[in-house]
Amino acid sequence: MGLAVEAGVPVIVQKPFAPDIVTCLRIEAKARKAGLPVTLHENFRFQKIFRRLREILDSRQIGEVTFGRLSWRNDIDVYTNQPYLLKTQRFMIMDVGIHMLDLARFLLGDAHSVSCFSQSVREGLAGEDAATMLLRHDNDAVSVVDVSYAAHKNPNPFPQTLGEIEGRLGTVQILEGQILRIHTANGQRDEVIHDDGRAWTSAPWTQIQDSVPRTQQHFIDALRQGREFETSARDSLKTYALAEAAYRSASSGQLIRTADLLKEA
Ligand code: 89V
Repeated sequence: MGLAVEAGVPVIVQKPFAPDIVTCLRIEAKARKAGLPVTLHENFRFQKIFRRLREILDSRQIGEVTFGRLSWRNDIDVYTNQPYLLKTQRFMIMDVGIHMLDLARFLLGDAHSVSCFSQSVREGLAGEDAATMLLRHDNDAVSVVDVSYAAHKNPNPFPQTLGEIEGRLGTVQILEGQILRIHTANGQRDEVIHDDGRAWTSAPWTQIQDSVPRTQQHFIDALRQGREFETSARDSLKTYALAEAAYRSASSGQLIRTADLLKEA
C-alpha cells in the first residue's frame, strides 16, 4: 500500500481493509492526502441478484425499507486450502461477515449501532465460525445479519445469501436458486436471476465469480469517469466500523455505536 501511494497507482484492497480500525483510518488518510483512488474489493454487493434487488428497492415498489434479514450459512470447506483460518482469531466476521455488513449498508443504508453474539461451533478453532448481528440503521430500519461456516444442509446452499427485505408496502424475499419473490398489494411475483454465462466460472462458485468482474468494471468505470467508488476506502470505514463493533459487542455483551469507534480511533 505504501509503495502504491508513492508510485501514485490506484489500488483495490482485498477485504478486510486492515487488521484494525486504526490502520484503516491511517491508510485512508494517507491515500486521501496523496489524492490516490483506493477502493475495497467488496464483491457481494456486486452480485447480480443484489444489483437487481437495489433497483427494486429504488423503484419504491415495497415502499420505505423497515427491516432486513441477510443470512449466509453453509459448511463449505474453507480449511483445506486456507488452513491458517483455523488459527485466525478474528475469523468469520472478517471473512464473510464484513461482506454481509457491506451488503446490509447497500440495501438498508448506513447503520449506527450493533449487537452481536459470536460462536465457535467447530472444535479447535482459534476464532469464531458463526456470528449473529443485529443492526440499527440511520433510517431506523433494523436488520439481522447472520453468518456461519458450521451450518450443515443438504444440498449445501453455498454461496447464496438468503433472507428478506421488508418495506412499508411489501417484502422482497431472497430465496434459494437466485429467486427474488416480490410481495406487494397486487400479489406476488418471482424474478429468477441468471448467471452471466462466463466460460471460466464453475459451480457452485459462479454467483461469486461473476461478481468479481462486475466489481472490477465498477472500479474501471469510476476511475475513467472520475467518480467516487461505491466502496471507496472512505466509505468502507463505515463497513469496517460495523465489523469492529460486532467484535466488541460479542466480547462485552454491550450494544456498540460505530460513531464512538471512529472517534476513538
Ligand atoms: O469472499 C470471500 O472472502 C470468501 C468466500 C468463501 C465468501 O468466497 O471467504
